[in-house]
Amino acid sequence: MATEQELQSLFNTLDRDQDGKVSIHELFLSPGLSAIISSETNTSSPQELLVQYGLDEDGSITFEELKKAVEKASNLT
Ligand SMILES: [Ca+2]
Repeated sequence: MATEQELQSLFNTLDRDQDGKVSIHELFLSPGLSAIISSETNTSSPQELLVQYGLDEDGSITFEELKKAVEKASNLT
């Protein structure tokens, strides 16, 4: 379970080039944080997360998309 604030901080850490989106590449660069994201969104891998929730054609996920994914998994406190 995570708060929106914790999620935002996690997202900012993952977004290394700070373009407001977390790409599959950035997820792979931080496997520990990716594991937390997977757990909070009930997905088994960054790929699955992006297929299910990363609707951008460039294969990235925005904070809003991530938040929706965590809400859908009922892990947002
Ligand atoms: Ca980025």
